[in-house]
Parts: sequence; C-alpha cells; structure tokens
Amino acid sequence: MPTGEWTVEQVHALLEKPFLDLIHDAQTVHRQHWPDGDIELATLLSIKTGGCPENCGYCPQSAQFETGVKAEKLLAVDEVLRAAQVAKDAGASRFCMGAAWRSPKDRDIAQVSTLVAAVKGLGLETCATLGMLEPHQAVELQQAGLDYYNHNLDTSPDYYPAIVDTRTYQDRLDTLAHVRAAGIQVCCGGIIGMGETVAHRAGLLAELANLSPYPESVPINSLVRVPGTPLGDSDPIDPIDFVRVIAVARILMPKARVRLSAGRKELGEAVEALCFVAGANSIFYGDKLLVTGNPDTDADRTLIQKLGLRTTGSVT
Ligand code: SAM
Ligand code: DTB
Ligand code: SF4
Repeated sequence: MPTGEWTVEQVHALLEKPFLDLIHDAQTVHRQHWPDGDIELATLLSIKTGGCPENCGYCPQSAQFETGVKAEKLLAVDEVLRAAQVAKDAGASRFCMGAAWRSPKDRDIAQVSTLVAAVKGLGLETCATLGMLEPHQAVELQQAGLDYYNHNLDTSPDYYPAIVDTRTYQDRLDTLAHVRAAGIQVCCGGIIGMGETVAHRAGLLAELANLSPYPESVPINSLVRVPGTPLGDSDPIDPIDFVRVIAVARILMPKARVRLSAGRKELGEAVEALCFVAGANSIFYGDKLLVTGNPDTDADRTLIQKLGLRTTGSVT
C-alpha cells in the first residue's frame, strides 16, 4: 500500500476546505479505489470487561473512574463462539474481540489465541484489541489466525498526554510496529470530540496516514461521553466536523476501510449517510460496542435498505 508523506499543515488545510469541495474530492477518491462501494460490517465483543489499570480519559473500563462498569473475567470459548455465530448470522464479516488490558500476559495470549482460532473456524475475519503487545505475542496471535489487530493512536502526539498519562504515544507506535512485523493487518484510528482543536485532528490524521504502510482499517470514533470519566461532560461535536474527518481520512488513505465507529447513536441517519458519501465504508454492527450502546441491528438493516447499501456480509 503506498504511503504519502503528509504534513500536519497540508492535512489541516484539507480539514478546512469548503465542505462541498471536500466531499466531492473524498467521494471521487472513494469511487476510484472502491468501485464496488460495499460497506463492511464488523461486530464487537468485549471478551474481558473492566478493571483496566490505564487512565484513558474517555474510557468507561478504566478502574480509576467510577462508571458502574464491573471488572469481569475473560469469557469462555463457548460464550465467544455463540456471539460470533450470532454476528455471522446477522451478516457481519469481521468479529473484533476487545479486552480491557494494559498489556496481556503470555497466558492471556494463549487463551485469546484459542478464541481467535475458534472464531476464524466459523469463517469470520478476526480482529483483537488487547492493549500493548510484545513482538512474540503478536507472532503467536498471527499463528492462531488473527487477521487484524486494533490499536488506536486516538489523537495527535501533542494532545495525547492530556488524555492519558499511564503510557506514551511511542508505546502505541511500538505495538503497531510489532503487529505489522508479525504480518497482522493493522486497524488503527482515533476519537473525535475530546476537546481537541482542528490542528490536533490534523495531527492524528497525518500520523495515521504517514504510518508505513498506512493502516488497512481506520476506525473513526466520536466520543461516547460516559458519566464518571474525565471526558464525560465534554461538549458534543459538531456533526459536520465529524464528516470532515471521515472525508480527509478517505483522501489520505484511499485503500483503507474507514470505519464509522463509536458514537453512531448520537450521529443519526442523515449524518451517517453523509459519512458514507464522504468515504466511510465500514461500521460497527451489533447492539453493543464494548460496554456502551450502538444502533441495534434492526435499525441498521433499515438504514442499509433505505440507502441501498451493498454490504460485505449478507444482511436479510
Ligand atoms: N485496552 C485496549 C486498548 O486501549 O488498546 C483495547 C480496548 S480500548 C476500549 C479500544 C479503543 O476504544 C480505544 O483505543 C478508544 O479508541 C476506543 N474507546 C474507548 N472508549 C471510548 C469512548 N468512550 N468513546 C469512543 N471511543 C472509545
Ligand atoms: C474502536 O476504534 N472503537 C471500538 C473498537 N475499536 C474496540 C471501541 C469503542 C468503545 C466505545 C465505548 C465502549 O463501549 O466501551
Ligand atoms: Fe484500558 Fe483500553 Fe480503556 Fe485505556 S482504552 S482504560 S487501555 S480498556
């Protein structure tokens, strides 16, 4: 996949382009690179919920905040397989397993490897997000059949310390490098609505686009404002600004799956439709994200039918 050298200033200028010009440019790039125009359906499951030692200011699963999320143990294989089968039957093509870990232990990796192999056996693409990985852990997951690893940069390098201080941006980049070296495809994106400036958004997008190669999947989350987290009473985002971020992600990373991720309940159908025009071609599909809500599958089926969207899996 080709990688462009984008400066933060260039990306900032794109974010501030007249809206109709920006959307036209993004849709043009999108049509060139994705002639089928299909939308990927990815379903999430929290396989290990809550009790995380990190202090990411947006996250309901940190043990440092009172959010009402209880710490649970890793789910058993049959529970995960049941959820994966439901996702597959509903039309998902990718199944992403999330764990509230800072960095898994080797015995966690062995257990997750069993889960990955079982889910892969159902004919689904597999993705996992487990926190920071060592190189040998990434290799073990790849050998178990892991197709994608999700590890978000979340925001720009300069704004990152305002959001989390229990790890560094470089820690995130190191894990992404280990994942890439192990031959796992990279899923990496960020969150909009954490009080960041347009320059910070440009910094995040430039960082993602300049990864070499850039990620195969780019989840763009709109902050889910969870009471009890430091960012729980952040100002809501302007939806047009969110669409701009999707459009610029499409222009910078033409071959990536740009995923409309957390926060879809608040965006509403019309803004989501604009995001598809701007080049989003993946959504999280299923009633729940990790611990917070998502539009239910019936609502998404209606949206898919209303817009006549083609999807990677078969939705009936
Ligand atoms: N613990 C692992 C990690 O941090 O990489 C994996 C799970 S963590 C919940 C995965 C991602 O979910 C975070 O990097 C962040 O981008 C996203 N996320 C968490 N809470 C969110 C929220 N309230 N709103 C939007 N995105 C959120
Ligand atoms: C991503 O970028 N967003 C997902 C997934 N990758 C793991 C997680 C969103 C979490 C939203 C809040 C919650 O339910 O915990
Ligand atoms: Fe832990 Fe991940 Fe939540 Fe941060 S985002 S607190 S690392 S689960």
